[in-house]
Amino acid sequence: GGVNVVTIRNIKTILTAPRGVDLAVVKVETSEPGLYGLGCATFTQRYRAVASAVEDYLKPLLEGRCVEEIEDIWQTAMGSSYWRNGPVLNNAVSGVDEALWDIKGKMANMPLYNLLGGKCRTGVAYYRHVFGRDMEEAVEGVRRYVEQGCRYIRCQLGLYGGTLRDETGRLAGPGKNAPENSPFGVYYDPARYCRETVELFQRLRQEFGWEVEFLHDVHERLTPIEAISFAKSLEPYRLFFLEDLLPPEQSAWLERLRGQTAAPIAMGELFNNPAEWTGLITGRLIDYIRVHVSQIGGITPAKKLASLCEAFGVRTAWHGPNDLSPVGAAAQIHLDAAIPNFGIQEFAGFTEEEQEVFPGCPEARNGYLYLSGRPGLGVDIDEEKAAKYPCSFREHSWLLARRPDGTAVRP
Ligand code: GCO
Ligand code: MG
Repeated sequence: GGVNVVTIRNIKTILTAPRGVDLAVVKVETSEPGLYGLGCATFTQRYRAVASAVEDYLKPLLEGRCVEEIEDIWQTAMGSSYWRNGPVLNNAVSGVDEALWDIKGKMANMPLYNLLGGKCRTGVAYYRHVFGRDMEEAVEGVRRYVEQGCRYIRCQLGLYGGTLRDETGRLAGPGKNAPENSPFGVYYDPARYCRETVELFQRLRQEFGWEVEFLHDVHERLTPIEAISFAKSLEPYRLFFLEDLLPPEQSAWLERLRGQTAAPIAMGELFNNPAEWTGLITGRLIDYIRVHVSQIGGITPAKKLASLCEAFGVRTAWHGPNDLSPVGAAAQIHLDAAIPNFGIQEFAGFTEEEQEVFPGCPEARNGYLYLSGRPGLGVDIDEEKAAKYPCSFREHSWLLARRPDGTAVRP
């Protein structure tokens, strides 16, 4: 810094839901007229808590700081709450962190991947997600993406864990085997789920052969021993990866799993704290790290995590569901472009409304993602249009998971 040092003038959160999914985007405004950055802070289930963390706590802490000092600002923000590494605070820090990288790119007149070392590939391969209420719907869903040039497809029957919806689209309630007076919940049957999912991949291989890579998300719904047995029964179909086979609390089982199957393991969307991933990487217990970049605090920690993974032969597969803003998606795709150990990118597509609110969304063509090429993250926000799609909190009923006997379990 000299006399012309650019500083943070204001930090605010923009809440918007252009596809009906509540998103939180942080805007960092600077002392330089017209120069600002955007970052993703989306924690869709608790977006108001994130907005408070940004505006009530990070804004007063960081106003006046030089925008160039991203690393120091990140360290300061993480330490400033003393209690750290939770999803609310990490998303808030990410909003600021990604916005500062966006600003740095704009100041350098370079796309972010260039600041990160430059492109390792010209397009970023992605996978799409298909769920079918039955086998035929799943096969048709896969066919649609294959016809669009997508070569990686994650597939399942029903919602996570095989949960079904009725004809009206409502989530299935207690099944006929539930005890009397069972509460509302999203009931699923682990044994049926395992059986039907094996049949699904058998069918998909028959239908599509070996040219398409298939993936599957268990969403941590099985007990550890069910999970090991399930992974073994899927071996003949050679999945690209099996995701969240175990919940983070049961990571210690991974070593036993590895002793029994070569199923490629992807894990991480629930991680908040480096303590949750370091041992899995150095112990070579996973093949793909799947953290949600905003959930760990943004681009600054993600690039370090990617380097740690590189040293241990682990590749990246950042979590990219539809509860991620196009700004957050772009941040992930810049990382994908710039790191040698990129594996695959999850991609949920953008609706027309999202593209209207967020000019410069990355584009998918023939199985690859391409960035807008503009400096920084390359995605903007039209605040007037964003205001046309207000967020509206409601319970995320699909998360209220129960086993057939009525026991509440993690979703
Ligand atoms: C995925 C995920 C998501 C999460 C969702 C939670 O792999 O895409 O598991 O679907 O469940 O992001 O809000
Ligand atoms: Mg998942």
